[in-house]
Amino acid sequence: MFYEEADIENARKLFSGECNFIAAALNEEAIPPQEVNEIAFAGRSNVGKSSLVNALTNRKTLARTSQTPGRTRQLIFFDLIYQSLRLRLVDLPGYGYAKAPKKDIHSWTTLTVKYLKGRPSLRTVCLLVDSRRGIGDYDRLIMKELDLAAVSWVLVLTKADKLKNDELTKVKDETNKIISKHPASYPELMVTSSLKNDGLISLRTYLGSFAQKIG
Ligand SMILES: Nc1nc2c(ncn2[C@@H]2O[C@H](COP(=O)(O)OP(=O)(O)OP(=O)(O)O)[C@@H](O)[C@H]2O)c(=O)[nH]1
Ligand SMILES: [Mg+2]
Repeated sequence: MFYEEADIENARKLFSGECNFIAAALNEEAIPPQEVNEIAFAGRSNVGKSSLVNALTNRKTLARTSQTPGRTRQLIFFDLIYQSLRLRLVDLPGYGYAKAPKKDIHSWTTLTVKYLKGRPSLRTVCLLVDSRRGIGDYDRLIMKELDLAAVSWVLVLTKADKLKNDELTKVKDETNKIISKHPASYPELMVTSSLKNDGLISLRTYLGSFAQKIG
């Protein structure tokens, strides 16, 4: 994808500008009202959602990351602010964490799915997939749900630093084949490493295109 210099620069400024914590929601009532265009980060537990939010915003501890899967248990809302631009980022709890109590998994998943499907201000969902694992069954389920709800999404491969070039090429090819069959998916695959800061400029610029002008 070709991006204009001005768009790259605006996205860089937006993501390195002010970033305010808005809410942490464990239930529907705690989800903030729809005031600003939103981008959500979804994916398996431990795939690197919180790390990506931190890397995109050049912050180490904005979103809490963890060695232990199941760290993010709430829907966490942050607002990026740069001059008249606003964009809300939503760090979602991961799915597929087998060790959490069954009841908890159920309630997190229900809340997350409810949020994903009923939020007009949600502009796109970054669906994160670990480069080493590729797309799994649960990811496919989420893709289907998003397609059905006509919620646009973009596939983001994470932890690309963990793979050799040929392995990465293979997983990129396989992933591209799958996303090409999904109508709600952005056609360009994003390949990232939060550790090495790879792929972040493209992703910031794409996500920055959803920022809202206030005033
Ligand atoms: N090598 C490498 N490790 C990463 C990268 N991104 C995240 N990690 C590691 O993966 C682990 C999980 O990262 P998190 O960002 O907490 O994952 P999460 O998806 O938010 O996890 P949950 O909140 O449990 O769903 C941590 O140990 C991170 O340091 C990356 O790009 N490269
Ligand atoms: Mg997390």
